[in-house]
Amino acid sequence: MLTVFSDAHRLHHGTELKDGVLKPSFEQPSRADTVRDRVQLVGLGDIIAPRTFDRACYVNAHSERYVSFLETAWAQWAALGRSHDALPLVWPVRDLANQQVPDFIDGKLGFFAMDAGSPITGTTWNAVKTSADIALTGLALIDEGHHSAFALCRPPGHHAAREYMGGYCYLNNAAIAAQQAITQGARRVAVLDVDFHHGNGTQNIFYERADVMFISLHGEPAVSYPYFSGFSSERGAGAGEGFNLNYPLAKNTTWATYKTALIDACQHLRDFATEVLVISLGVDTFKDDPISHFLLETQDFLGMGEIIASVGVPTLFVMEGGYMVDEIGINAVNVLHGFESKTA
Ligand code: Q9C
Ligand code: ZN
Repeated sequence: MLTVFSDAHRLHHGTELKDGVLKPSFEQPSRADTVRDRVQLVGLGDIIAPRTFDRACYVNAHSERYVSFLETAWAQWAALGRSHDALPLVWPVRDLANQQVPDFIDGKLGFFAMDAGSPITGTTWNAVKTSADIALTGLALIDEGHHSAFALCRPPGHHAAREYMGGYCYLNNAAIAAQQAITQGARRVAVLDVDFHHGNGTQNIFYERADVMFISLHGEPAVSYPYFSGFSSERGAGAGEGFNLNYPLAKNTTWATYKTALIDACQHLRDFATEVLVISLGVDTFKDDPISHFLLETQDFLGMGEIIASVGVPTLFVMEGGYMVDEIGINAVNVLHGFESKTA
């Protein structure tokens, strides 16, 4: 399996409020480098650089004004003499939800964000754009006849919705790739999200679509970020009704329970007759992850890849979360090895 990777991810390294103190984000550059090292060590396959894509490819999954905001936010922030990370501190909740876009950057940041987890620095956009290009390059490989590809994206993408960033995410790499598959003629595409956190952004982007199925397995909202989405009652709307499936799982979920849900999800993907499968591959379901509460073990990730292979279609793996940096490479590559062991 080919891996798509770029050093440009290192341009992004932001801060995060932890216990009320601003510290380096859990979403740090060493994550992607550790996975890249593991890919190399085990000889998964060649590592290639991303191609570049037209801005229109991102605007398919996001809105024009949101992409423009990402491109220009830092310049507006820095023009005020500010030099630390740009972070939102006010949000349009419930009765404050007037849809006017503020002119001032502090208002814009809140309008286009769900939380303060996606800091913007002077070099963030370059890393974000390259991360989306990595996913689009992976999709191009699938289009060119590869049965699978690994888009080693960083920053991650699945919390990014059509019009907002959050949860370390800016552009939704998996959604952009799924939309690109549709644009290039696929009739049915699916995104299966195995990151510990609910893929609220991907759900948002495809919620009213019957041509892109979204399935997510994640920590139940009552006790798991992002708290306000991921309920099993969220099944899609309009033409998309029935094409969005959530599997909220309890705190301390182990492989036995997770596996049953995953097998069920993959049956839905076969019933849908998906032509291309995009996996939002987070490995923050690992037992030692510092911000999650599932109990998957390193060898369980092999089983995850084997079950995903049972869908039997060309599959693009897109890197999402995973914050136990020491093990992130082994766990992520185990999914890919498990997949390959059932498709060779
Ligand atoms: N103290 C992804 O895995 N904050 N995003 C959690 C930690 C946000 C996770 C609070 C977690 C976002 C892509
Ligand atoms: Zn996550």
